[in-house]
Amino acid sequence: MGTVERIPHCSHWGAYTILVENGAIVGVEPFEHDPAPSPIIHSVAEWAKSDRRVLRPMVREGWLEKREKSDRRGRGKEKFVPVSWGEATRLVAEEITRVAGSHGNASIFAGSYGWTSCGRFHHASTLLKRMLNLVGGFTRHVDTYSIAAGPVILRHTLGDEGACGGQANTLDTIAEHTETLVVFGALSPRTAQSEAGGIATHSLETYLRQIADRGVRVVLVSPLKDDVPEWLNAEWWPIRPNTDTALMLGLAGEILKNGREARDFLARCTSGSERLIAYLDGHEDGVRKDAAWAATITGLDAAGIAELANTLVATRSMLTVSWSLQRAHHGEQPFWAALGLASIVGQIGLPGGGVGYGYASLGGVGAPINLGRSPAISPFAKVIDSFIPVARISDMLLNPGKTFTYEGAERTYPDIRLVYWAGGNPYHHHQDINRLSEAWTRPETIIVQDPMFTATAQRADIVLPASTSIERNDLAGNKRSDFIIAMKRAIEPLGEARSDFDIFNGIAERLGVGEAFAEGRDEMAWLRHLYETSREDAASRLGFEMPDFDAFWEAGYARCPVKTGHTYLAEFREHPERNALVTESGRIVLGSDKLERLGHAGCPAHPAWMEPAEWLGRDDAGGRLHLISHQPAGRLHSQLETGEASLAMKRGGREQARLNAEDARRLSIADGETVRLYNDRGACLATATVADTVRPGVVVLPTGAWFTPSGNSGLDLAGNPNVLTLDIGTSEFGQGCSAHTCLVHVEPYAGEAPDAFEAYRKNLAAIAAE
Ligand SMILES: Nc1nc2c(c(=O)[nH]1)N[C@H]1C(S)=C(S)[C@@H](COP(=O)(O)OP(=O)(O)OC[C@H]3O[C@@H](n4cnc5c(=O)[nH]c(N)nc54)[C@H](O)[C@@H]3O)O[C@H]1N2
Ligand SMILES: Nc1nc2c(c(=O)[nH]1)N[C@H]1C(S)=C(S)[C@@H](COP(=O)(O)OP(=O)(O)OC[C@H]3O[C@@H](n4cnc5c(=O)[nH]c(N)nc54)[C@H](O)[C@@H]3O)O[C@H]1N2
Ligand SMILES: [Mo]
Repeated sequence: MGTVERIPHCSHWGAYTILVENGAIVGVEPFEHDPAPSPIIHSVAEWAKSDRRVLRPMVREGWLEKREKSDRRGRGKEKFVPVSWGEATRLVAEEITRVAGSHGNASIFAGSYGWTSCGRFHHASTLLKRMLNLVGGFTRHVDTYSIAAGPVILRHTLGDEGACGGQANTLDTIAEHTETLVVFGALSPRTAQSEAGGIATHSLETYLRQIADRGVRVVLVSPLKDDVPEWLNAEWWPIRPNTDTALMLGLAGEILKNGREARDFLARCTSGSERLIAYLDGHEDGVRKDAAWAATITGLDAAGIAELANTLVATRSMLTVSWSLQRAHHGEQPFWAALGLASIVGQIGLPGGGVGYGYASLGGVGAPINLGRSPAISPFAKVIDSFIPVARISDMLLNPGKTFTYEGAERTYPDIRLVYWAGGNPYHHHQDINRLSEAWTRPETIIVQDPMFTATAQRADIVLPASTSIERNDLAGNKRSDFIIAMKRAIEPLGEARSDFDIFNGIAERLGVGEAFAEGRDEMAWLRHLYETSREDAASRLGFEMPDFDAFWEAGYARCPVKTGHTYLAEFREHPERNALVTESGRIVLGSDKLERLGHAGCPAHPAWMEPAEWLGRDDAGGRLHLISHQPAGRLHSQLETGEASLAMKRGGREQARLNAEDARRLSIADGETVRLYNDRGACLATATVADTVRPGVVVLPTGAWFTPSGNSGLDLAGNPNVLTLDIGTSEFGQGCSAHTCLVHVEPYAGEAPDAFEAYRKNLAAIAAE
């Protein structure tokens, strides 16, 4: 019998201790200081299994033979040939050199969006950028799938995007001061499990309990009743998806109609309010925006809306808007309309009042703000200025040379020859996967670096096996976490897997920039350096003492300096001139000269309700349901999809599609039955679950199932909603992802329904058998 070693580690879903005996994981225990650990920590044992791992470097047969002249439609179908690390490193370096030399560095796409592991040193996409910035650069992406339309509009109307990244009122002030809390979207422990860069203290439930205990009135505006915990005793307003802008503007217009708008706040702290007011009172288009108007669009009760409008001004009121709302067509509008409504209410800058974005979308948003400097290896400064809005990847690959607009400027899509993806999974995250598959045939070469044989890795030319975080040493920390956590190696790397740093360092050496890449440090020297940089900053700037590296590494964690009790824009409200915002007017912009000049149909000069491309109010919606593809409860995106927490949420080996009893009856769907979801873009299978927590007209299918097309039919067996979603920008301004704008048909499925896991194994064996 061996002794059990206790190894501290961390992932995006929390900190934990891995119990290891004789080199094998025998258990996982939550971090002692975490009040609400995530069940996903128990899934990490899955990483130690080899069946879905990439175990050695591999090259697609056709590419090995013909390189850039290969038949790119062979991707995902042709066999892979195992090669040595030396050979793989040489091929990758030669390809970077060839493409940069013949087509220019902008022809290398290394946006490489993705969550990878939470380690701040072996951070795959950062290291990829670091390497390529040493050899002339690459085309990058801006913004994220999480938030794009939101921060873009807030940069111009609030002067900064902090209000959606955890810099708005902290939740402790809401728990203490707010009387009326209106939640647009969710405040859910489901999403708050995760935080980019790791989270040690899951604090959401603590604050929500305080809110419940104080008897705060909570109004949940969402198609899903379970977007807040039941014990919060929220009123459920089951809104039609994608119509929140109309509700917000109807509330604002109702307040205006009653003459209760905060004139002083509007005059001192905002600009362009006359534009918004002319729209709300009907001067602009002859339609008064009030409770009755909002009710017809949102499907909510007009009297209730009118009453809430009064309550918002009569009590200390706070609006929270989830990131999901801006992941939809015209996603700029709900974020801007909420700002408009909060300005008309006039409580921005007061404790427990105003508006904030993204609470609970990640676990650290609304938590105490880390004032320290987070440890992170540098990607180095960019050397060329070529970028795309993150979710425009298929547009870029399909339309080289075509112009696009972003944030008021016109730009051109580069001609991409080489794609290098490390730590992300576009066959999970991107909308309209069948369109992506067509775009995927355009680049000459695709390199994927991932521990797992994902659908993306299967469709690469060169696959490089990265180790998972538990096979190497790293550290976790970020600006929304109150701890830095040691991520120690728990097991030996599987197969020939190497750490991301070692992989890039090897390629950098081959490219002749190894010294600049590594700066003479190995793994442990880097961890020491990154941690000590954070520690010195905390001491010199904030007078906050952290343990030295050796003591930190021994203990497994260190506390960071944090700020609690934060009220956003308090100083600005007090003295707007002295604390001018970085906007066109120095104030909150409710009517924008810039947007007026740009004349974008999809993002006008004031917040406005516009019909999304697909929604239930469309004349031809027919019997279709609005698809909400929200974040999965039992995993992070596509990661650890076969882990125990993820499997616990599946039913009959597939993802659950939840729908209301009324719709189930109409569509002759029985609870537990296999159903087919489809539209013009694609089709997938799922298991139907009848739930009274889902609004009629809506079907919910979480993201993250591993895309597993059946034979040539294209039917996805696993239930990946992105075979259905719409791949358009939110507008000409933000160009964000519009995943939550999507109508689908749902029907009972009587055809052959092979097991998704079996089919994955078969697909993989056909191309990567030993
Ligand atoms: N329909 C729909 N689609 C969505 C969304 C939605 O709401 N609806 N949400 C969007 C959002 S907000 C996001 S953030 C994206 C998420 O999209 P992604 O971030 O692409 O999703 P992940 O599954 O986290 O992908 C991370 C990949 O990194 C790999 N990986 C893990 N650890 C390591 C490592 O140490 N090294 C390397 N090299 N690789 C590693 C994993 O195996 C996995 O393949 O999805 C988006 N897609
Ligand atoms: N467990 C787990 N947690 C995660 C993640 C994960 O994969 N797994 N991913 C993380 C990431 S990368 C991100 S960006 C965040 C995302 O955080 P969010 O964007 O907040 O999460 P979602 O689950 O997409 O959406 C939250 C809820 O918004 C509601 N909603 C959707 N459309 C509308 C609408 O039009 N109107 C209204 N009122 N409500 C709507 C849906 O009912 C949905 O349940 O989650 C993070 N947290
Ligand atoms: Mo995200």
